[in-house]
Amino acid sequence: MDTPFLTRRGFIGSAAALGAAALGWPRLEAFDAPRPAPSRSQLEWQRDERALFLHFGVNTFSNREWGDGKEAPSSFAPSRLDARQWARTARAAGFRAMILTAKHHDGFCLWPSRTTTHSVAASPWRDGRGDLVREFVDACRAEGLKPGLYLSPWDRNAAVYGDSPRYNDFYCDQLTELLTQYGAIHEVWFDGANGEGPNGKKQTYDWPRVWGLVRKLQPRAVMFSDAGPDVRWIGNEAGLAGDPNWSTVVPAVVPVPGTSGRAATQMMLHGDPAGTAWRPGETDVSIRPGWFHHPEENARVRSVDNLVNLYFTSVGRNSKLLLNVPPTRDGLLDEVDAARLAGMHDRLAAMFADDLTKGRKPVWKSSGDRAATIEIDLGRTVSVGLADLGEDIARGQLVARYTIEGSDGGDWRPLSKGTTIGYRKLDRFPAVTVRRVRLTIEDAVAAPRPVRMALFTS
Ligand code: FUL
Repeated sequence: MDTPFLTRRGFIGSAAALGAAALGWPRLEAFDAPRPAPSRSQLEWQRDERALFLHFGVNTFSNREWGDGKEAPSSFAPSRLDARQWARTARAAGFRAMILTAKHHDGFCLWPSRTTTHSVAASPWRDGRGDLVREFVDACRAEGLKPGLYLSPWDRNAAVYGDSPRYNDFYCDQLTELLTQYGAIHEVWFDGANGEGPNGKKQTYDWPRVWGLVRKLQPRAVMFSDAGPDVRWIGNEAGLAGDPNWSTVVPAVVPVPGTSGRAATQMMLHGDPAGTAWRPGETDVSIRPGWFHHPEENARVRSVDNLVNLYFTSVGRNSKLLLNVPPTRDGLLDEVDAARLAGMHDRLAAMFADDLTKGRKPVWKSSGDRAATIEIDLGRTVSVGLADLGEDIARGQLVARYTIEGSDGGDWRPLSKGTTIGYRKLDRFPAVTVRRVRLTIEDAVAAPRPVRMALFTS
């Protein structure tokens, strides 16, 4: 493969990850205005927790990460492509959605688009009569998964790229094909990576038009980008959601995809308690060093431990995990990657199998305008090493700071502490033998509502 790019994303991602730990989070001002809350689609999107990302296209065959748009369509020749294998593997591993790169930056379309000849129609795959977007959505539906599509705004093949109004028409035509020919599409993914056109011209995108088109054609779909409008990029590709992580943002700080700078990165990573828009963060990360499959990276697939950690730093920090598992040149998920996914699923299932609070009644007490406690008597002395917290986010996100303590009859001992909770917050700590556990909400942006707390051994 070619030398990996130090992408805009890689660069600001590492800076953001370092910066987060150093931030101090003072007591917050209370907000009188009604708190933003998710739409039904945003809520369902978050509850799905895990989505599989599939980077596949001419780069798979040229062994590159970013194609230049000059790849011959004849190079696209997966011999055993089976989208059902992708979907079965995903579903068995607890994933509820999949997102396919219908077009990456090289401009090659995985469906027979009327807008260009640079597509599967000019490839030997299925004798040029194939439609991978169709096979993908059919496979998703057959396995009960929600399909989503990535359509790269940056296009290194289209001759009209950089001729702004003409390319905007071209791009909207492609979107229209994707959003009208394949039934319900649940997520539309707008990548923030950008570059110059083949002619050296810079493209000015018409985002209001693009977003309006998606709303019109697929009103239930969520749109992803740095700037949402429905779900935001988490600001790095390392699998790390911010801590804290608010699902609300100040939209003006990241107005369009590709906005760079520290303020934008911080907004994506942490959100903002004073934000006026509900825009939860999506954590996209690859199981391999690259986004596309490269045989020489076969020994560098993330381990099961590493994948479990990713779950804790994404889903466990009020985000959603979008894990990239790229198909091979055969058109199948690599056996090693599939085995790691299954291993991750088994490990998580075992961890969360036995909720120690089951059948126990939590006692909730308000202890001030913006403070409260919740206490659970476990009925016996047990070893606790993992707390699973959640707010009723259908009504917004409130908690800003909390501690968890345990007691085996004597003094309360600290187990864990944190900032935001949101949809789900997972805390692992050295296992302690306790009978009672108490969560204290020390700060919130409004009077807190009861928080869900489940406890596990480790
Ligand atoms: C980036 C792209 O440049 C990568 O190739 C990949 O698609 C990743 C998810 O987003 O911006």
